[in-house]
Amino acid sequence: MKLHSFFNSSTSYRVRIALAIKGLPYEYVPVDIRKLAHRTPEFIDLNPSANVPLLEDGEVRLGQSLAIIDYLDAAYPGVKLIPADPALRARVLEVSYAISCDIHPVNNLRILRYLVNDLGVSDEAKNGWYAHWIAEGLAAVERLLERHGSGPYCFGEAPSLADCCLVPQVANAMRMKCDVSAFPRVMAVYRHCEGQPAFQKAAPSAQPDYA
Ligand SMILES: N[C@@H](CCC(=O)N[C@@H](CS)C(=O)NCC(=O)O)C(=O)O
Repeated sequence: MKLHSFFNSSTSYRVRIALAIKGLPYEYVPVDIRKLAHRTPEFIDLNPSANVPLLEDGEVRLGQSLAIIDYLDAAYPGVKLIPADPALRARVLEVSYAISCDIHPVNNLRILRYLVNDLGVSDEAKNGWYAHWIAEGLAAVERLLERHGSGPYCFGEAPSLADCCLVPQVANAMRMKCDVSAFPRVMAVYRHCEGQPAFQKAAPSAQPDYA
């Protein structure tokens, strides 16, 4: 298996966590999105979505982090990150989508670049934009976890897709110096995961392209 990844990409980080929890070995292929390596014709040919991550598993070539994790869950035995129970599965997806659909897209690199390069937004205003959508988005996740969450992970004693999404998003928020003090439940999950070997193995600083 090959994972095309960038160390600081939160969507790549989601998949790295899933692979580590499942104990699946893979070859790491660095893609420097800061240098637009994901916009070359060669890379777009590999991944029509023109972003990272991209997984190659034999004949299967797949983009979109949530689709990749769903594939890994279905294709490989062992730990399941998306529960089978319909209600719990929906809860896990609810938090995962709150992060991956509501927070991540508006703060993605190409959006921030467009704000600055095309709309002439200052760095200060761009950082304000970032912090605003983190605050809005994590407040929603906090409310969801308060209402439905339990245990050291988002949902109980075992990690799920929701934790694979939460940890990278919080790590990015902290890297961007956003105030996360209003989200105690989110932060308790983050701190718990931070102590787990699979999450440590997947962390940006543990990747070969970390710089
Ligand atoms: N929905 C996609 C988003 C993938 C994505 O946009 N990845 C970011 C890195 S976290 C990227 O490649 N950004 C490049 C850009 O914005 O130009 C997923 O979950 O995989």
